[in-house]
Amino acid sequence: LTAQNLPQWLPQRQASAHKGDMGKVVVIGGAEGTAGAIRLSGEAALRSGAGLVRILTHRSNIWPLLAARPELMVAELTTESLEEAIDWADVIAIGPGMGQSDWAKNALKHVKLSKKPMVWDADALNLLAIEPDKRQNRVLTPHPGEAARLLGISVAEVEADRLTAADQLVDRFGGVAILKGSGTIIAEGSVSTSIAYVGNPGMASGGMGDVLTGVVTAFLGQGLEQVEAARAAVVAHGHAADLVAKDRGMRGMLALDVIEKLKISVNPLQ
Ligand code: NPW
Ligand code: AMP
Ligand code: MG
Repeated sequence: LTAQNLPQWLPQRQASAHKGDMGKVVVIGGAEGTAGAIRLSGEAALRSGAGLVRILTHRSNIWPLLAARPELMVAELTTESLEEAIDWADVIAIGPGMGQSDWAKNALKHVKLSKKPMVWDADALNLLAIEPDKRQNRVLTPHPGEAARLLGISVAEVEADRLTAADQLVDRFGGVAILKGSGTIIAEGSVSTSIAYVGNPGMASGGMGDVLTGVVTAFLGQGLEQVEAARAAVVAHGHAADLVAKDRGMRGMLALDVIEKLKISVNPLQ
């Protein structure tokens, strides 16, 4: 996959579109001290065209998030708020900065029951490694460390044969797997496996994966099928990072810089 294909893969926007059509997104995560991860996912979802983005997080993150990004709707993650939000959502993302406490486990237990499209990242993947299951309505976004935990092998083994590792993730856990890193792989069973030739080592900094989660989630909310959303998101995200590198170099690249360039990579014809 390269950025050349992006225009044909991105969700279309009708003249009559309204925010309720463009994806009602719920992002769950952000334990105490990791508001950053959930802000990056939520903001990336907005910058990728999501109509409405709600964040459920630790109580201490609510005000910092609202102050940073007033377009986000933020509430405390409780069993009640979660059940209401799952009902409201078109698509759910879970995991960024969530931690692995009982609070996080309880959230995952509820989300698991939903048949809506979802993206599992970060601590949702770490919890999945502890309690594996297989379901199809899910895009998994592991980096090699998370993939190693999910497959019960070492990071070196994942990296030695990334294509096989990505296929095994789908075999064991279902849905679509995005195995991140240089040459990100998108696998959907053995039928269609893609490698993305976008992105650069400037992306080796905290929060980059949290941005990707928001982009995939937004594209699912705008109606793309799981594998289409995964491909388009990986390319839009990596291409945005390549645009940052062109402007200012790779060293010191920040996740927010990549979000800033999404305005170009998700609007390639404008
Ligand atoms: P090592 O040991 O460094 O060589 P973790 P995390 C390995 C949140 N964040 N190739 C790595 O290897 C996230 O959302 C919050 C090879 C190590 O073993 C999560 O909730 C931020 N190996 C939580 O923090 C910004 C690789 O994986 C392990 C690899 C923890 O997530 C940061 C590290 O992974 C962060 O996003 C690669 N490409 N990549 C915030 N601002 O709030 C990773 N590894 O232990 O899952 O830790 O990814 O930092
Ligand atoms: P995470 O580790 O979850 O923050 O995710 C890191 C993100 O940055 C993923 O989308 C990776 O594919 C991307 N990334 C990190 N390092 C590189 C690299 N050296 N080349 C290309 N992409 C990278
Ligand atoms: Mg991550």
